[in-house]
Amino acid sequence: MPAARRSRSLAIAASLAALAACGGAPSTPADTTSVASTTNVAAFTPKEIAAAQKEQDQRMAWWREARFGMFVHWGLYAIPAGAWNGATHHGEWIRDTARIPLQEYDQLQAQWNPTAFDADAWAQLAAAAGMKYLVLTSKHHDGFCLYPSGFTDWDVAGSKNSRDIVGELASACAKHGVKFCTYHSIMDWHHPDYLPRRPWEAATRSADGADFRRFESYLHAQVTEIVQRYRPAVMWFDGEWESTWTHQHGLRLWSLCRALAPEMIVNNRVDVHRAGMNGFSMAEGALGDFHTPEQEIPANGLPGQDWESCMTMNGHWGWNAADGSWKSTTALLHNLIDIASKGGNYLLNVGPRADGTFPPEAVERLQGIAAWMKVCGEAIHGTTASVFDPLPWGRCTVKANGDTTTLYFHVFDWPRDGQLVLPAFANELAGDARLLGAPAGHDRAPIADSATRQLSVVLPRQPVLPHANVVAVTVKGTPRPYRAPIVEADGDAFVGTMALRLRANGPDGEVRYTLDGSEPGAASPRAGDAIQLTATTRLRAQTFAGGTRPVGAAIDRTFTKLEPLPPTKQRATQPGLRVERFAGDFSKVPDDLDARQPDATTTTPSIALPANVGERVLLRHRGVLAVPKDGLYHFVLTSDDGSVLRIDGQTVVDHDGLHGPTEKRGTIALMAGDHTFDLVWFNRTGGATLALQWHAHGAAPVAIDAAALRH
Ligand code: FHN
Repeated sequence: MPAARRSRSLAIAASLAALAACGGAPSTPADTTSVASTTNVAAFTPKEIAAAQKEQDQRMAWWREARFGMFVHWGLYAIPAGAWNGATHHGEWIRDTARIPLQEYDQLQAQWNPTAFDADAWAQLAAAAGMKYLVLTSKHHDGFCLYPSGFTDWDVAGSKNSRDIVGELASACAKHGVKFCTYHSIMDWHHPDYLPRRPWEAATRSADGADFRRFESYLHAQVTEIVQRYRPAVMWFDGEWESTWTHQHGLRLWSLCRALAPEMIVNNRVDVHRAGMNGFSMAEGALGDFHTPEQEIPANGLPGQDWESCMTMNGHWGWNAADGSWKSTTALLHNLIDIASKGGNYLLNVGPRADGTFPPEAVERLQGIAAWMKVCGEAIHGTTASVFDPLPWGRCTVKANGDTTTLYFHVFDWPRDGQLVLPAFANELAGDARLLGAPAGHDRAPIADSATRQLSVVLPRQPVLPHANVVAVTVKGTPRPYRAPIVEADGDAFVGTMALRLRANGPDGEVRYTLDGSEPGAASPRAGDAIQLTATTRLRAQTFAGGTRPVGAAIDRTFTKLEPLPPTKQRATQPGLRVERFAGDFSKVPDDLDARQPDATTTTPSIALPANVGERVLLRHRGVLAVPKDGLYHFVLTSDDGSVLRIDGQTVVDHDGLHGPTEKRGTIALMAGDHTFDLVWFNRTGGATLALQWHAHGAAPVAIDAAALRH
């Protein structure tokens, strides 16, 4: 798919899905199943795609301008404040992590009495901090509703204090210019029709009579009452990852939201394609207006996509009285700046206490952020991603202003010599630099032009603001940055020989390079035809403007030639792999596994977990892997929890530790023939995932064929 269309495929597919689901697409079959298959963007005309793009751009305009929002996780779980039966590590998942039976947890409803809840104070704190929107949990996984629902008594109306939290906050947000949004969990540990039951309560809380279709109707009814009553600007779904929720469910819920409120934004967790905690949904036809990385900031953002990193201020979403791991105001602001510099939004969480007050640590940070945003908010709101390569001393955000562009340079590390060296660009300057927050008469900073046209801003000896300082440089036209040369190569390792090409990456100039590790100069070879590598080589390259002036970031990369490992002499005649099972409460792969006796040994024809593999278990898959020809082989290992892949005794992928269903990759050079294969996986509690794909250079990752596995 062309890059431009690919760049918005998440939302376009989603919009087209709704278009199709509402009968707007050509020859759309009646049922949603086939509509899901037609949300492949290529199935629609350019005119429809353009219309969907325009509709989505209109819907997202305020959200893209906002850049910053407040997340609020609040509910009955704030009452125990993370403590239960002597443990103090719980959060909003306490009913599950403390294994509280439903009847016992239900008693919290009678204790719900947030007498100090002040929606106006919350909204004012958000507005002052520059948080343009606020997302409140109308219902988290425990199913308790912070508003009087017409479809359950498991809500505030049935508690000691029947105030409509959602309604009061929606009004307060409107009063203070903050867009009100709701988080609504699909997963529901209270509703009798929701499946599956939590594993630990399945035996004591029967699923007999549970009807997931009836639950879907309940979910749709609640979403409808929330949208019609409170008009949230964003519907932030979550809890979509369990087996009962499918793409068809997501499509129906997405279409409901589109029909109820075409202007309402819906996140990607309405659908099932989120890739674990990195939050991106790259599957064709995935639904949602934006991606939702969680507790992490994507290294390079996702150019052309809308995404929002949601993160906590300490270690918990819901209130935990024992959690003192508060991030500093500087760290929170650096997150905001880093995310904005990559074109994303920052959704920063507050977990209010049971009485309805924000923890003082959270208030202190919000006020610190507010003071900085009061001075520097223009460098965040309405900006777009940096146009430069990563800056060693800070970040950059960009704002177009008609025939000029302002480059906001966020300085984390203040230059000792007062000279802020700017990244190279070909634009003409439109005046001096502006130092945000500096006193009048001292807020202008001259831009020095060194002999090599290396621009630097002359700054005062000391920064003027805490946390981060912003130097605004306005240039004529749209940005024309010089970036590091583009290197086209198969990878950083190769077998035999490898060709690589260098291309300039800027408004003009030519690339000069060296292959001996020396610094390239104006007399170094000029990049042109492919460069053939036959040995391990350190490449250094940079763009030279006007033939002599080095501009933009330099490349310094080593390409390693690998000698393929010879086949093993180990004989293996039986199909499949031997699987050794070990019981235990693992948090990593034990170092002494070779010395341990397995509790059971079986075989498996392929690399797949047995059904109901259970918790507190480790599986070791051993045997040989038949490699078809000499070459470099790449492995993609996805697991929840930890896993380690070793071939011929070498660690190829180390994905050890406790984590959600995420992937890691590794590479090894192998000669044709059999190679010893050793894949260890373990699950402590909760989700269990194991998948391994491999591919040679240039091929697509595929599962390892059973015929290639023997023991
Ligand atoms: O399970 C939830 C968790 O409690 C919290 O709400 C986060 C916030 O995005 N979402 C889920 C974990 O991915």
